[in-house]
Amino acid sequence: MKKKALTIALMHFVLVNVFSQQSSNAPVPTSKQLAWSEMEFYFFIHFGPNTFTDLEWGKGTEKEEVFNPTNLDCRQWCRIAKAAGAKGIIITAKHHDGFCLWPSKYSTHTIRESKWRDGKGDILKELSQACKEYGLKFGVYLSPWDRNHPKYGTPEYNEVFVNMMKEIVSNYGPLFEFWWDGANGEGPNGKKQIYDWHVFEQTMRSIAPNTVVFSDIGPDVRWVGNENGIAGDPNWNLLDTAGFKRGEGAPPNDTLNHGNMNGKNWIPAECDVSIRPGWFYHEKEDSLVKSPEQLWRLWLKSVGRGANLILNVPPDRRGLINEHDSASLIKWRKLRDQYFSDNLATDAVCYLHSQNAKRKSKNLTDGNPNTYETINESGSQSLELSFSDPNIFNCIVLREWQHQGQHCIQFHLELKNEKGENIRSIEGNTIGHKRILTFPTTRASAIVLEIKAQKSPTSLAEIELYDLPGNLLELGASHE
Ligand code: FUL
Repeated sequence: MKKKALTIALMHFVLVNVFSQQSSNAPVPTSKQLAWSEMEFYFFIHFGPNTFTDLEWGKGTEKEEVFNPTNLDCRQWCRIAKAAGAKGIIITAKHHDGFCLWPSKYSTHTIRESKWRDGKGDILKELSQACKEYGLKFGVYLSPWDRNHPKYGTPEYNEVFVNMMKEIVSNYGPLFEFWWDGANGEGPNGKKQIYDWHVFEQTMRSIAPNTVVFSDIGPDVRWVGNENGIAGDPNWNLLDTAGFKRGEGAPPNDTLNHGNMNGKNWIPAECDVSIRPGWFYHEKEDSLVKSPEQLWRLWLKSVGRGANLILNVPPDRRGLINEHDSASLIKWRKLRDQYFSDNLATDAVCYLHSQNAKRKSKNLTDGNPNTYETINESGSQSLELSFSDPNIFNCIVLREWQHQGQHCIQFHLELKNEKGENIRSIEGNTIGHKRILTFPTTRASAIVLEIKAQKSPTSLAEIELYDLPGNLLELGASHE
């Protein structure tokens, strides 16, 4: 008997230590990454000579005078971003054609050389100021690939790129995000650049320690592996980067899409997608702007799978967001507000069941993402939401409290009727920042949530329930 007790105690010791070791080794987000996840959705703005030449990848030989918006107004962009519910704007300060939307000292291919506003305009200045005015965060995309710069293809170009980053950060910061495109094509002399990523990264860290840096493999935010705005299911905020590079040497797209369950670094995914087929504005695509319903489905597959959504909304040749795009964006915002306005979970009583005990908790239904319940033992603990009267719903939103990492590998939900019988089972994988699940409309009196597998104790921050219009559900949500 004594021997048995000793063995159990020993097993317990081992388990507890394995768990605590795992949790102490678990990659955790930095505070800037946590703040970034809270943003969920922001605009991408592709704007430059391509807007006027109808190209997607400018050749770098375009004359500066092609860039001449007739009525540019960055405040209009911000008004629309705000109305669409976006939390910030990231602009292509320089795309692959090398044209700079600010009067850079390190290039002669900039808006200063254009006729727009007699060469006195500065879009980064105008947009960063407008963002401040509208309470939006400001970010910058800077393409290392430059098809115009005479130094491209030589070691000096790396200095040019570093100087441009410094110029942008000191003149237009603070920036919430800096976007490095991995593309690496040939420059005007036919040569490809060997990018000095090490120096680029060090530079950003020293001049903008509070800015999250995006690229295929981070360091802070990763590409999601496609340009359709779709995160994987499961979606881990973890990634192994050792041995990988940006651009051609990046991890396989599927890995970027799902992350690595046991990845060593906290590098969450950002879903980039355009509201139109192209990244730049083309009049012929006016009829192809994504509808509010299409945008809603993208929301489920990006934010709804724990990633952030960066939605490209390219200004037209006037320098304004086109009416086709704004109409769709505003209706989409209305849909989201309407769908998520009535959280039925706020009327439920939530219990945490552990073996034979149960206790009430408000932490998951208080709308506060920083109050949470921790499921220490996946087998014997569960959460229950129960209603005094049955409710009708088809959407459950879960949130994991991620300050100590992302831990849920697999969960299971049971919907029950008044008699306590199971009437619907829902399986899910990762939760992360947010997991939005939709399923056929069900009338239920209670919901039981069990964590089936976890890396370490999972902390759940919120459960929300909604009744969405039936035609907008993502059924069989796991695969895309
Ligand atoms: C890609 C670029 O080649 C596209 O033109 C676009 O900017 C997209 C967001 O990133 O790598």
